[in-house]
Amino acid sequence: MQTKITEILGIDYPIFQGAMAWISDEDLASAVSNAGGLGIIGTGNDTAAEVKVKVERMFTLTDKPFAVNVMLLNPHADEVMAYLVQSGVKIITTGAGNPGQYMDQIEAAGIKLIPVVASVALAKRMERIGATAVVVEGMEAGGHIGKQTTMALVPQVASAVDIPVIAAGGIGDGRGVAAALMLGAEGVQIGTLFSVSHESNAHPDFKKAVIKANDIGTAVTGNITGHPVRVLRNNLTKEYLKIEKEITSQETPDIARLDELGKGSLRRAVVEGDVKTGSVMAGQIAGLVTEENSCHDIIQNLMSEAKETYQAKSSLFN
Ligand code: TUI
Repeated sequence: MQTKITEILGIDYPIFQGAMAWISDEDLASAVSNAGGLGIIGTGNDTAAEVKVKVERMFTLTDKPFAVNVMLLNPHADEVMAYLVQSGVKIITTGAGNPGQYMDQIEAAGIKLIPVVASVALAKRMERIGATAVVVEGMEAGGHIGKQTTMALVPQVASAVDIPVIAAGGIGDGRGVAAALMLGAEGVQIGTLFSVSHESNAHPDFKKAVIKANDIGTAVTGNITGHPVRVLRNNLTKEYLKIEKEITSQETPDIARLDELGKGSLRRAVVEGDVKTGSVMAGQIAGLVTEENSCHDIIQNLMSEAKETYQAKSSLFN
């Protein structure tokens, strides 16, 4: 399938693999890129030295296009960006903030910037400073999220900008891909489904928890800290939401108590498989994810199901 974004990036399918901290390593990202999608390395709270190791290994695993994501809440974001602009990486995506301050160096290096946005305003700002495309992420997504839904936000951004829109949040099968294209997107970004792929190094118990989750299996923590995060419900979220409720009424909420609870919890879930007291970041679509598959098969299934969905419905419009 050729869309504006496959042509601009030189990929075979308009499918990005979301940059998930601790999960989207070179094994996962190279599997997606080698299968014709856009693999994206997640760098979470990495230092520049840690990102360098990942990028150098990535170049040995694929000669297809790939991207590196910079999570803008990372305290090392400046040094990570300074490394990336001279690393040979051709595409940078960003999340959890406004990458405007980095645009000059990114542009000077001839690198394509594709920021994740959660509002029309930021999408327009990103177009103005020269972004190649935007990933428009709804609050159905896992991890750090905005406040708007994919269904409502994607068409609004698609109407507001001329650069390609990639839809993210709540997409986990070919019907979702077809729907996103109907809303005006040129492609999709998918996290949760790839987190349980064969090539994902997430702990088997993490994968089992995502596969077992149902439609109402996630909760959003961190609303009062200003950093809402969607995760699977478990003992950690129960405790976290309880404390949030308690401290909401305080004059100066004891945010440190929440920060302490969250510290290291994502690594605990993904690496150690502690799905009871770890932070199992996953999107609302987890209820649709029922099996582990290879990245190649995931992409092929997404594309063939999207086509079947479109064809089955097209006769309705005759
Ligand atoms: O970044 C993500 N998802 C993430 S990052 C992450 S690591 C983390 N862990 C704990 C707390 C915080 C982060 C886990 N999941 N998705 C991309 C995304 N970006 N979603 C929403 C946004 C976003 C929100 C507001 C992007 C820009 C933005 O604008 C802020 C501004 O300055 O206008």
